[in-house]
Amino acid sequence: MIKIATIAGSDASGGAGLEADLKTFEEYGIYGMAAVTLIAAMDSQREWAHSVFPVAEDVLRAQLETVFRGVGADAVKSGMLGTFYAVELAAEYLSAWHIKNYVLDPVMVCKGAGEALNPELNAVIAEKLLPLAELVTPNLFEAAQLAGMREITSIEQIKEAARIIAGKGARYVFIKGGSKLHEIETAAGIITNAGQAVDVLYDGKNFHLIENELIDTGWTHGAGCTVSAAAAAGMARGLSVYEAVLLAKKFITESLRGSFALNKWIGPGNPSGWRARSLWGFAQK
Ligand code: PXL
Repeated sequence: MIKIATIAGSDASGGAGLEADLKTFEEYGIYGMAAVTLIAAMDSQREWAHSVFPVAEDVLRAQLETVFRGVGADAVKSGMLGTFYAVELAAEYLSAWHIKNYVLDPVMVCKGAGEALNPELNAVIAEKLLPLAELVTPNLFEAAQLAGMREITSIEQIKEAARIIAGKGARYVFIKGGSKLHEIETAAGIITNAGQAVDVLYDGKNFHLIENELIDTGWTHGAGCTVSAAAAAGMARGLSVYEAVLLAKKFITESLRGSFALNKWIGPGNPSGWRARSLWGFAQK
């Protein structure tokens, strides 16, 4: 059996974090494991404000022992780490167990939460985890943070950020879309029709533009988690990084096609939507 582990936070609402990762692994037909770094809960009495409860260091270490020593994994992804010790522990276990297929999703902000989690932590993520990553999957904000740039507002800056991030040790840098990337690419003439989404993959030498249908939805909670989980799952199945990213983009496009509201604040994609559509002809009532 192909096995994969996520080192990530739990999202009690089920759309992001390790819940999104495990749902995605399931769709790829592989065995998923999770080492929980923190628990995120949301308050419906306070505009869906996020609270984050870190898991104690010894409890995280015990889970990593279970996953790495007790079972072993063909690929690993990390998501929201939340504490310095979680970053250190992830680095320790990924290097000790020589994990080649490691996908770093440098989660720095929750959609809907608005604020960066912890700028000092971002620097440690860059220092300790980028050198171990086969693939890193920042959005524009995270790419700027990892590259030490103030902000990214042009194609030239996207390329500069990707080169700096690769220079810090990640083999492949996948800069994920979002409306700001869409705006920049439209201004640069890369996007020629409004219904197109173009993401950027840098392999250390060349830039690849990956084109898909743009799914016009506000319900994108967990999309970043899902796309990095899907890329890691493809790599666990033996795809090249390029092939894994292409398939991950297809997967998130299909997931967002089935996106839906959980309440008035938040809505996720549906990782199993493609299967429901093929079985039932529709994904939800
Ligand atoms: O979508 C980023 C994210 C990642 N991980 C956890 C989260 C969130 C956003 O809510 O809760 C655990």
